Amino acid sequence: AFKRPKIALIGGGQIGGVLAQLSALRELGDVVMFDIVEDMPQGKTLDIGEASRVDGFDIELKGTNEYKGIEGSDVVIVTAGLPRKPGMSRDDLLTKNAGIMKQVAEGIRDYAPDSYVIVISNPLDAMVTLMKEVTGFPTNRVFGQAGVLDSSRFSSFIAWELGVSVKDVNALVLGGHGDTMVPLVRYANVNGAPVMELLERKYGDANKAKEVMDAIVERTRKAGGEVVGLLKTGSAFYSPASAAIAMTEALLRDQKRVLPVCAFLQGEYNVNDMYLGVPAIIGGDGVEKVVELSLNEEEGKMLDNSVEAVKKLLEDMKRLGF
Ligand code: A3D
Repeated sequence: AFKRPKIALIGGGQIGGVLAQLSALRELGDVVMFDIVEDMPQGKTLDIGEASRVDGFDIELKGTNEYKGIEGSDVVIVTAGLPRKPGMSRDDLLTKNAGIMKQVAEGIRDYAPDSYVIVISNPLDAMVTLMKEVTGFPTNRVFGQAGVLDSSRFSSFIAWELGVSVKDVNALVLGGHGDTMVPLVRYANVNGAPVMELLERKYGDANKAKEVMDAIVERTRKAGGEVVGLLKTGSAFYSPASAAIAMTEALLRDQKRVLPVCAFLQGEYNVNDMYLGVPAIIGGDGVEKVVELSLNEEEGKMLDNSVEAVKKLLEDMKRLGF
Protein backbone atom coordinates (compact mmCIF):
# COMPACT_ATOMS: atom_id res chain seq x y z
CA ALA A 1 0.00 0.00 0.00
CA PHE A 2 1.12 3.56 -0.63
CA LYS A 3 1.77 5.80 2.33
CA ARG A 4 2.30 9.48 2.82
CA PRO A 5 5.82 10.48 3.92
CA LYS A 6 6.18 11.27 7.61
CA ILE A 7 7.91 14.45 8.74
CA ALA A 8 9.01 14.81 12.36
CA LEU A 9 9.62 18.26 13.79
CA ILE A 10 11.78 18.26 16.92
CA GLY A 11 11.04 21.59 18.57
CA GLY A 12 7.61 23.14 18.29
CA GLY A 13 8.57 26.75 18.85
CA GLN A 14 8.45 29.65 16.41
CA ILE A 15 10.16 27.89 13.49
CA GLY A 16 8.56 24.53 14.31
CA GLY A 17 5.07 26.02 14.02
CA VAL A 18 5.71 27.50 10.57
CA LEU A 19 7.36 24.24 9.45
CA ALA A 20 4.20 22.34 10.41
CA GLN A 21 1.92 24.76 8.59
CA LEU A 22 4.04 24.84 5.42
CA SER A 23 4.35 21.04 5.39
CA ALA A 24 0.57 20.83 5.52
CA LEU A 25 -0.12 23.57 2.95
CA ARG A 26 2.25 21.89 0.47
CA GLU A 27 1.02 18.41 1.39
CA LEU A 28 4.59 17.23 1.85
CA GLY A 29 3.64 14.55 4.34
CA ASP A 30 2.06 13.77 7.69
CA VAL A 31 3.55 15.81 10.51
CA VAL A 32 4.45 14.90 14.05
CA MET A 33 5.68 17.72 16.25
CA PHE A 34 7.77 16.83 19.31
CA ASP A 35 8.51 19.24 22.15
CA ILE A 36 9.32 18.88 25.84
CA VAL A 37 6.66 21.45 26.72
CA GLU A 38 3.59 19.47 27.72
CA ASP A 39 0.48 19.86 25.53
CA MET A 40 1.96 22.68 23.41
CA PRO A 41 2.83 20.60 20.30
CA GLN A 42 -0.56 18.90 20.59
CA GLY A 43 -2.22 22.32 20.69
CA LYS A 44 -0.28 23.79 17.77
CA THR A 45 -0.81 20.82 15.48
CA LEU A 46 -4.50 20.64 16.40
CA ASP A 47 -4.85 24.33 15.53
CA ILE A 48 -3.16 23.90 12.13
CA GLY A 49 -5.09 20.68 11.42
CA GLU A 50 -8.38 22.41 12.06
CA ALA A 51 -7.68 24.63 9.05
CA SER A 52 -7.45 21.58 6.77
CA ARG A 53 -10.94 22.11 5.33
CA VAL A 54 -10.30 25.77 4.63
CA ASP A 55 -6.85 25.24 3.15
CA GLY A 56 -7.78 21.92 1.59
CA PHE A 57 -4.98 19.63 2.70
CA ASP A 58 -5.17 15.89 3.40
CA ILE A 59 -2.39 15.81 5.95
CA GLU A 60 -2.46 14.40 9.44
CA LEU A 61 -0.80 16.50 12.14
CA LYS A 62 0.01 15.23 15.64
CA GLY A 63 1.83 16.56 18.66
CA THR A 64 3.83 14.47 21.09
CA ASN A 65 6.08 14.68 24.14
CA GLU A 66 7.56 11.24 23.56
CA TYR A 67 10.19 10.16 21.08
CA LYS A 68 8.16 7.07 20.33
CA GLY A 69 5.88 9.41 18.39
CA ILE A 70 8.50 9.99 15.69
CA GLU A 71 8.78 6.29 14.81
CA GLY A 72 8.76 5.70 11.06
CA SER A 73 9.69 9.28 10.15
CA ASP A 74 11.31 9.82 6.76
CA VAL A 75 12.57 13.34 7.49
CA VAL A 76 13.33 14.94 10.84
CA ILE A 77 13.75 18.71 11.10
CA VAL A 78 15.39 19.89 14.31
CA THR A 79 14.81 23.33 15.82
CA ALA A 80 15.07 22.36 19.49
CA GLY A 81 17.20 24.74 21.47
CA LEU A 82 17.32 27.74 23.72
CA PRO A 83 17.82 31.31 22.61
CA ARG A 84 20.59 33.36 24.25
CA LYS A 85 19.23 35.18 27.32
CA PRO A 86 20.69 38.37 28.77
CA GLY A 87 23.76 37.59 30.88
CA MET A 88 24.34 34.24 29.17
CA SER A 89 27.78 33.79 27.62
CA ARG A 90 28.37 32.09 24.27
CA ASP A 91 29.84 29.14 26.15
CA ASP A 92 26.75 28.89 28.40
CA LEU A 93 24.53 28.79 25.33
CA LEU A 94 26.77 26.28 23.56
CA THR A 95 26.71 23.98 26.62
CA LYS A 96 22.92 24.21 26.94
CA ASN A 97 22.17 23.65 23.25
CA ALA A 98 24.75 20.90 22.84
CA GLY A 99 23.12 19.13 25.79
CA ILE A 100 19.72 19.46 24.10
CA MET A 101 21.10 18.34 20.73
CA LYS A 102 22.70 15.25 22.25
CA GLN A 103 19.35 14.23 23.76
CA VAL A 104 17.53 14.93 20.50
CA ALA A 105 20.10 12.98 18.46
CA GLU A 106 19.74 9.97 20.77
CA GLY A 107 15.98 10.10 20.33
CA ILE A 108 16.30 10.22 16.53
CA ARG A 109 18.93 7.46 16.49
CA ASP A 110 16.69 5.19 18.60
CA TYR A 111 13.28 5.92 17.09
CA ALA A 112 13.87 7.08 13.51
CA PRO A 113 17.08 5.25 12.52
CA ASP A 114 16.38 5.45 8.77
CA SER A 115 15.49 9.14 8.66
CA TYR A 116 17.14 12.08 6.90
CA VAL A 117 17.91 14.84 9.41
CA ILE A 118 17.92 18.58 8.75
CA VAL A 119 19.27 20.67 11.64
CA ILE A 120 18.39 24.35 12.08
CA SER A 121 19.30 24.92 15.75
CA ASN A 122 22.18 27.28 16.50
CA PRO A 123 25.11 27.41 16.60
CA LEU A 124 24.33 25.59 13.38
CA ASP A 125 27.70 24.20 12.29
CA ALA A 126 28.35 22.74 15.75
CA MET A 127 24.84 21.33 16.18
CA VAL A 128 24.96 19.51 12.82
CA THR A 129 28.36 18.04 13.73
CA LEU A 130 27.05 16.77 17.06
CA MET A 131 23.93 15.33 15.38
CA LYS A 132 26.12 13.32 13.00
CA GLU A 133 28.41 12.11 15.79
CA VAL A 134 25.64 11.00 18.16
CA THR A 135 23.35 9.39 15.57
CA GLY A 136 26.22 7.78 13.67
CA PHE A 137 24.11 8.24 10.51
CA PRO A 138 25.92 8.46 7.16
CA THR A 139 26.73 12.06 6.30
CA ASN A 140 24.39 12.23 3.29
CA ARG A 141 21.52 11.85 5.80
CA VAL A 142 22.58 14.61 8.23
CA PHE A 143 22.81 18.19 7.02
CA GLY A 144 22.03 21.70 8.11
CA GLN A 145 19.96 24.66 6.99
CA ALA A 146 21.66 28.04 6.83
CA GLY A 147 22.82 28.68 3.27
CA VAL A 148 19.38 28.57 1.66
CA LEU A 149 18.28 31.34 4.00
CA ASP A 150 21.50 33.35 3.83
CA SER A 151 21.43 33.11 0.02
CA SER A 152 17.74 34.06 -0.10
CA ARG A 153 18.50 37.13 1.98
CA PHE A 154 21.44 38.04 -0.30
CA SER A 155 19.24 37.55 -3.40
CA SER A 156 16.40 39.61 -1.92
CA PHE A 157 18.69 42.55 -1.14
CA ILE A 158 20.08 42.44 -4.71
CA ALA A 159 16.58 42.30 -6.24
CA TRP A 160 15.39 45.22 -4.09
CA GLU A 161 18.45 47.28 -5.03
CA LEU A 162 18.12 46.61 -8.78
CA GLY A 163 14.33 46.71 -8.94
CA VAL A 164 14.13 43.28 -10.63
CA SER A 165 12.17 40.16 -9.80
CA VAL A 166 13.92 38.11 -7.15
CA LYS A 167 13.01 35.04 -9.22
CA ASP A 168 15.64 36.09 -11.72
CA VAL A 169 18.38 36.60 -9.14
CA ASN A 170 20.90 33.84 -8.44
CA ALA A 171 23.22 34.60 -5.57
CA LEU A 172 25.02 32.22 -3.28
CA VAL A 173 26.46 32.35 0.21
CA LEU A 174 29.15 29.86 1.29
CA GLY A 175 30.80 29.09 4.61
CA GLY A 176 29.79 28.86 8.23
CA HIS A 177 26.57 30.39 9.56
CA GLY A 178 27.98 33.48 11.23
CA ASP A 179 29.78 36.75 10.65
CA THR A 180 32.39 35.00 8.49
CA MET A 181 29.90 33.69 5.89
CA VAL A 182 31.00 34.30 2.28
CA PRO A 183 28.47 35.93 -0.08
CA LEU A 184 29.86 35.22 -3.57
CA VAL A 185 29.61 38.55 -5.35
CA ARG A 186 31.45 37.45 -8.49
CA TYR A 187 28.96 34.66 -9.19
CA ALA A 188 25.84 36.72 -8.40
CA ASN A 189 23.74 37.31 -11.53
CA VAL A 190 20.36 38.36 -12.84
CA ASN A 191 19.39 35.74 -15.40
CA GLY A 192 23.04 35.45 -16.38
CA ALA A 193 23.96 39.14 -16.27
CA PRO A 194 26.62 39.77 -13.60
CA VAL A 195 25.18 41.85 -10.75
CA MET A 196 28.28 44.04 -10.55
CA GLU A 197 27.88 45.03 -14.23
CA LEU A 198 24.23 45.92 -13.61
CA LEU A 199 25.18 48.02 -10.58
CA GLU A 200 27.92 49.81 -12.54
CA ARG A 201 25.42 50.60 -15.30
CA LYS A 202 22.89 51.84 -12.74
CA TYR A 203 25.35 54.19 -11.02
CA GLY A 204 27.70 54.88 -13.94
CA ASP A 205 30.56 54.57 -11.47
CA ALA A 206 32.51 51.45 -10.47
CA ASN A 207 33.41 52.79 -7.03
CA LYS A 208 29.82 53.59 -6.15
CA ALA A 209 28.73 50.16 -7.41
CA LYS A 210 31.31 48.52 -5.16
CA GLU A 211 30.15 50.59 -2.20
CA VAL A 212 26.55 49.50 -2.77
CA MET A 213 27.58 45.84 -3.05
CA ASP A 214 29.74 46.06 0.08
CA ALA A 215 26.69 47.31 1.97
CA ILE A 216 24.55 44.44 0.62
CA VAL A 217 27.20 41.91 1.66
CA GLU A 218 27.41 43.44 5.12
CA ARG A 219 23.62 43.45 5.49
CA THR A 220 23.53 39.78 4.43
CA ARG A 221 26.11 38.84 7.06
CA LYS A 222 24.15 40.67 9.78
CA ALA A 223 20.63 39.89 8.51
CA GLY A 224 19.78 37.58 11.41
CA GLY A 225 20.73 40.28 13.89
CA GLU A 226 18.73 42.91 12.00
CA VAL A 227 15.55 40.86 12.46
CA VAL A 228 16.33 40.14 16.14
CA GLY A 229 16.84 43.86 16.71
CA LEU A 230 13.36 44.59 15.38
CA LEU A 231 11.48 41.64 16.89
CA LYS A 232 13.18 42.01 20.27
CA THR A 233 11.59 38.84 21.67
CA GLY A 234 12.99 36.22 19.30
CA SER A 235 14.77 35.59 16.04
CA ALA A 236 13.70 35.12 12.41
CA PHE A 237 11.30 32.22 11.99
CA TYR A 238 9.26 32.55 8.78
CA SER A 239 12.27 32.60 6.46
CA PRO A 240 14.28 29.86 8.21
CA ALA A 241 11.20 27.63 8.05
CA SER A 242 10.69 28.34 4.33
CA ALA A 243 14.34 27.52 3.69
CA ALA A 244 14.16 24.16 5.47
CA ILE A 245 10.92 23.34 3.65
CA ALA A 246 12.64 23.91 0.28
CA MET A 247 15.28 21.38 1.37
CA THR A 248 12.63 18.92 2.59
CA GLU A 249 10.73 19.20 -0.68
CA ALA A 250 13.91 18.60 -2.71
CA LEU A 251 14.49 15.48 -0.65
CA LEU A 252 10.96 14.05 -0.66
CA ARG A 253 10.34 14.78 -4.34
CA ASP A 254 13.89 13.78 -5.41
CA GLN A 255 14.29 17.15 -7.15
CA LYS A 256 18.12 17.17 -7.43
CA ARG A 257 18.06 20.85 -6.56
CA VAL A 258 21.38 22.61 -6.16
CA LEU A 259 21.04 24.24 -2.77
CA PRO A 260 23.59 25.72 -0.40
CA VAL A 261 23.46 23.53 2.71
CA CYS A 262 25.68 22.73 5.65
CA ALA A 263 27.23 19.51 4.30
CA PHE A 264 30.03 17.20 5.39
CA LEU A 265 33.15 17.83 3.30
CA GLN A 266 35.74 15.21 2.55
CA GLY A 267 38.29 17.03 0.46
CA GLU A 268 35.92 19.33 -1.45
CA TYR A 269 36.97 23.00 -1.18
CA ASN A 270 40.21 21.63 0.38
CA VAL A 271 38.30 20.95 3.61
CA ASN A 272 38.50 17.57 5.28
CA ASP A 273 36.01 15.84 7.56
CA MET A 274 34.13 18.93 8.54
CA TYR A 275 30.67 20.45 8.02
CA LEU A 276 30.54 23.70 6.05
CA GLY A 277 28.04 25.66 3.95
CA VAL A 278 28.46 24.72 0.28
CA PRO A 279 26.17 24.12 -2.70
CA ALA A 280 25.11 20.50 -3.04
CA ILE A 281 22.69 18.38 -5.04
CA ILE A 282 19.75 17.59 -2.76
CA GLY A 283 17.62 14.69 -3.91
CA GLY A 284 16.02 11.50 -2.71
CA ASP A 285 19.22 10.38 -1.02
CA GLY A 286 19.83 13.60 0.86
CA VAL A 287 23.13 15.33 0.11
CA GLU A 288 23.90 13.45 -3.09
CA LYS A 289 26.92 15.44 -4.23
CA VAL A 290 28.78 18.56 -3.20
CA VAL A 291 29.08 21.03 -6.06
CA GLU A 292 32.53 22.62 -6.28
CA LEU A 293 32.96 26.17 -7.55
CA SER A 294 36.36 27.54 -8.40
CA LEU A 295 37.22 30.39 -6.07
CA ASN A 296 39.69 33.18 -6.71
CA GLU A 297 42.32 34.12 -4.16
CA GLU A 298 40.16 36.62 -2.28
CA GLU A 299 37.17 34.27 -2.10
CA GLY A 300 39.42 31.40 -1.04
CA LYS A 301 40.84 33.51 1.78
CA MET A 302 37.36 34.45 2.99
CA LEU A 303 36.34 30.79 2.98
CA ASP A 304 39.51 29.81 4.89
CA ASN A 305 38.63 32.45 7.44
CA SER A 306 35.16 30.97 7.79
CA VAL A 307 36.60 27.45 8.14
CA GLU A 308 38.82 28.71 10.98
CA ALA A 309 35.79 30.22 12.75
CA VAL A 310 33.87 26.92 12.51
CA LYS A 311 36.94 24.98 13.74
CA LYS A 312 37.14 27.30 16.74
CA LEU A 313 33.46 26.66 17.49
CA LEU A 314 33.99 22.89 17.28
CA GLU A 315 37.02 23.14 19.60
CA ASP A 316 34.93 25.10 22.09
CA MET A 317 32.27 22.40 21.98
CA LYS A 318 34.93 19.70 22.66
CA ARG A 319 36.38 21.75 25.51
CA LEU A 320 32.92 21.91 27.06
CA GLY A 321 32.72 18.12 27.04
CA PHE A 322 30.80 17.30 23.83
P1 A3D B 1 11.96 28.74 19.90
O1 A3D B 1 10.69 29.41 19.51
O2 A3D B 1 12.57 29.06 21.23
O3 A3D B 1 11.72 27.16 19.80
C1 A3D B 1 12.62 26.22 20.31
C2 A3D B 1 11.80 25.07 20.88
O4 A3D B 1 12.69 24.05 21.34
C3 A3D B 1 10.93 25.46 22.09
O5 A3D B 1 9.58 25.17 21.83
C4 A3D B 1 11.47 24.58 23.22
O6 A3D B 1 10.47 24.12 24.11
C5 A3D B 1 12.07 23.44 22.43
N1 A3D B 1 13.03 22.64 23.21
C6 A3D B 1 13.87 23.04 24.18
N2 A3D B 1 14.55 21.99 24.65
C7 A3D B 1 14.14 20.91 23.97
C8 A3D B 1 14.46 19.53 24.01
N3 A3D B 1 15.38 19.05 24.87
N4 A3D B 1 13.82 18.70 23.15
C9 A3D B 1 12.91 19.17 22.28
N5 A3D B 1 12.56 20.46 22.20
C10 A3D B 1 13.16 21.31 23.04
O7 A3D B 1 13.11 29.03 18.82
P2 A3D B 1 12.95 29.21 17.23
O8 A3D B 1 11.99 28.21 16.72
O9 A3D B 1 12.76 30.65 16.93
O10 A3D B 1 14.44 28.82 16.79
C11 A3D B 1 14.90 27.49 16.93
C12 A3D B 1 16.41 27.40 16.70
O11 A3D B 1 16.72 27.75 15.36
C13 A3D B 1 17.26 28.31 17.57
O12 A3D B 1 18.40 27.59 18.01
C14 A3D B 1 17.66 29.42 16.63
O13 A3D B 1 18.86 30.03 17.01
C15 A3D B 1 17.81 28.65 15.35
N6 A3D B 1 17.76 29.45 14.11
C16 A3D B 1 18.60 29.08 13.11
C17 A3D B 1 18.59 29.78 11.91
C18 A3D B 1 19.50 29.36 10.81
O14 A3D B 1 19.40 29.86 9.70
C19 A3D B 1 20.54 28.37 11.06
C20 A3D B 1 17.72 30.86 11.73
C21 A3D B 1 16.88 31.21 12.77
C22 A3D B 1 16.91 30.50 13.97
